[in-house]
Amino acid sequence: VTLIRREDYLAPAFWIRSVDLSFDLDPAKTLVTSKMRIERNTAVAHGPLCLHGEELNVLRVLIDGESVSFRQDGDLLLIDKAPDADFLLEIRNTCAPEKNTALSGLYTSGGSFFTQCEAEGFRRITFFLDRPDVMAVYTVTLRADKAKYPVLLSNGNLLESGELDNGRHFAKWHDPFPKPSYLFALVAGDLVAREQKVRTRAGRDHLLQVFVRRGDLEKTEHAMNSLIASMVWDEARFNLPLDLERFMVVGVSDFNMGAMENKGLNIFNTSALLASPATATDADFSRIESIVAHEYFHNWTGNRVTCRDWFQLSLKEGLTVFRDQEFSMDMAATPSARAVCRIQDVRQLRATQFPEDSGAMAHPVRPDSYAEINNFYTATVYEKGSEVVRMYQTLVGRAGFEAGMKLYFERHDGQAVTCDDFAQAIADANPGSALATRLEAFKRWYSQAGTPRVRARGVYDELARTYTLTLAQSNPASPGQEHKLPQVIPVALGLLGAEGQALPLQLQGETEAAGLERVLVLDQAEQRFVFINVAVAPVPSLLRGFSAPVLLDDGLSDAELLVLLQHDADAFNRWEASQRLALNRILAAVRSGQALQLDTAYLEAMRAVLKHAGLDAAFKELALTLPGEAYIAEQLEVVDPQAIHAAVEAAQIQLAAALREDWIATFEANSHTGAYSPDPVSSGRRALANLALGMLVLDAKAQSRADAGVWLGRAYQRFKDAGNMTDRLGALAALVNGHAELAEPALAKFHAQFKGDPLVIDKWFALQARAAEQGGRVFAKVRQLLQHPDFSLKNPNRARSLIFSLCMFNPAAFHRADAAGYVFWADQLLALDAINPQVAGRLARVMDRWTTLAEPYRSAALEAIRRVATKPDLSNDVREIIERALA
Ligand code: HT7
Ligand code: ZN
Repeated sequence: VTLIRREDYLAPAFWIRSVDLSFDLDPAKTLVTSKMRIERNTAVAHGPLCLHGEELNVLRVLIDGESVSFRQDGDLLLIDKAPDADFLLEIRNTCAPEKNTALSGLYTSGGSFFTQCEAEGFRRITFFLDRPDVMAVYTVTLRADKAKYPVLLSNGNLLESGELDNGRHFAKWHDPFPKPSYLFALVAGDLVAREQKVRTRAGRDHLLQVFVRRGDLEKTEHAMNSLIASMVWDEARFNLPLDLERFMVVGVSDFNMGAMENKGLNIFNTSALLASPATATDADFSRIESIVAHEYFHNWTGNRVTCRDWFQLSLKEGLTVFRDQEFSMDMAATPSARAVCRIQDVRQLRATQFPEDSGAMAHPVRPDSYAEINNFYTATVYEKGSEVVRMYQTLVGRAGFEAGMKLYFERHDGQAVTCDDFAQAIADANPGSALATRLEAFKRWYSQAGTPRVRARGVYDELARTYTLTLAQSNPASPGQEHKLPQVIPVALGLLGAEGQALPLQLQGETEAAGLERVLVLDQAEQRFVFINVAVAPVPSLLRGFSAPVLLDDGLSDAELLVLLQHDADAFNRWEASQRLALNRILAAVRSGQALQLDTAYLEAMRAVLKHAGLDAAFKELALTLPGEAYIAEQLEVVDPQAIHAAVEAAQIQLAAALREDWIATFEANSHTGAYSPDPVSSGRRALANLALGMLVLDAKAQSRADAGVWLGRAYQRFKDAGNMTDRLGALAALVNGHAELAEPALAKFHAQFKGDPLVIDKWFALQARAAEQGGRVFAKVRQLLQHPDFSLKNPNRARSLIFSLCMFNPAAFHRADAAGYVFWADQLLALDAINPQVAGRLARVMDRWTTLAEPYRSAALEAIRRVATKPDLSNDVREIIERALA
């Protein structure tokens, strides 16, 4: 594959200042006419005008009304004799939306037209300088059959609409804000809208619309509420108001990702938009809230200030993820619910980004090269990028960060900029801060891949009453990066006495203690911090709130972890202690090859959490959920997925048995949450009830209890009678994961009940593909489900629900000693690549960490990867991932 390199960036030779687009929409052949006002960029040496265009049929090219000679070279259209003075370029071309299974560019779904232009989809619609630093003002006219496509939408404001001959009609839209082509969108179809008029704090009126297919209107209330809450929050927290009279959101069921922030016309995967208590779980409600917010926040961070080039992707994505995470925390309201949000975000980071950062696709937050930009919409760019933004806030404080954001918009509104510009604005707004004084070193977070390791060891001197904490950092080699320099790592910490009391923190050289929590800045390979006037030997609570995306080795004993679990003022670190206690035991079993045996100290600590009157249900559920298998694998040099799974399963069975009475009490206390509301308290109770039920069903089966039928029966009853999808799916999952005989009839009933709702059928597929493996039954079931009439590789949600669920989220079912999982992966990958390379590129990532696998998995995985590599017509997307895996 050919690599595009960050260091080769050149400004464009031409600017496109405005574009007038018109579309004669037809599924088989859509006619596109584009009239562009173009200027030479005088700062750049002369050269031909070179436009991008893929899978287009060009009909004519005119400059200032005269036909002009042009040539086509692969996916480029070149005009050698472009004038020096400003000119009008008119291009007419056709494209074929109904043949577009890649879902990039203009495509049809369910009989309507949609676009997806990020990152490089606009060039599949018409010829253009399809790069984010070329920002133009768009006027768009849509023409289509009125009966089939009564709704015609594009970015900005509706200028006019009306009737045409032959049953066709038109609509003309104008977006006053210059934007890069990746933010262009159009939608044409038979849709209906939920509408809401709102007045912002700034006193301006806006029309909000959520467009969906007719039957889905009642499932849009939550999205609309989330949109309004996002608007209110962005104005209150960052002083950023909505800048458009009309803000539209549209749902589509064929979509490559979650949603897209096109200016004023966000397009959403229906899975990230539609929710009703009967069809969506608490997790769906919360995901919808955060994705609606994320896309809305892009209106400033991404749209008003955009990226100069795609290497800067984290400029908008990391920052916008940070903003949506902050929004969700602020919406959660109570300190405990905020901590739950943080824990969930960190769990996600560890499950996806940490493995990415130590695998074949490891790359810096600002990558140095790519073959296919679609492969770099990664957990590193998004989630680690967000952690980097969070560290800015930690280093300059919340007010300092808000001042930095203000300066960023003052300097760069309307521009396409770089991560350096962002860093500079935050630093300049906070002169003398811990950030500004270390800015160049801090920026290593953008250039160095890999998860830094931080080793922390403390020594208490009873006589001197000092506590010396030594922090050391290292970062193992990543592909193309042998040696790393020290990074700037904010370490938030507190010190606790053995009884759990918080100790005042005074560093050597300071005249008085500065509170009970503070942030140390580790910026050397090794540093010592001496705390004075420490009355008792402390237990350090380090990296509070997960203040940096690192792997921490604090060397704490079980006794010390138990102190933190019981007393830490930082709820994140209380949870972390619960995970560490479990992790230590699981790792010991996996490393020794011995069967896992949970000890009383651990079990009693977990019982205490479960019975604790002062802890929220949501927190209990998180603390009693064992660490994910991907995160466990991250701690090991050589990974045997079956051994990890066996240890986790054993831990679960023992936890289920030892705490049985408490699980029963927990279930009884939390299983009735009344009329459905997705608020944190009720969703926390539902989560805990579902965990308890899962444990009780597992225990009934595992221990062959005499009264096993009671809990199996109760689970089935709850599945049948549930008043909401969270309870129903939770009970169904308990039966499926417990391999209960009642699972099959329950699955059949579920399918019959929801067969008209594709998003629920996705859950039905996913639940079966993610089920706890037992003797190859899950894998066999997935193969069988491939033949199910409801299965299709063409719909990304469906492909994800079955194939990705197995290959990415069910290690024990996927990593088989007979290699059948890898053969399955290769077959599905090749089939998917012919349909949708972007989605196939994601599936290819399953093998990122094959080199760490133990035998026989390693050799078998390599064979499957090699088989894919030999396929001659692989997409660029898949080829890049496969080549990196084999490098
Ligand atoms: N900025 C968007 C990223 C994106 C995308 C969305 C849908 C389909 C294909 C896509 N490629 C890239 C989504 C976001 O981060 O908000
Ligand atoms: Zn985004």
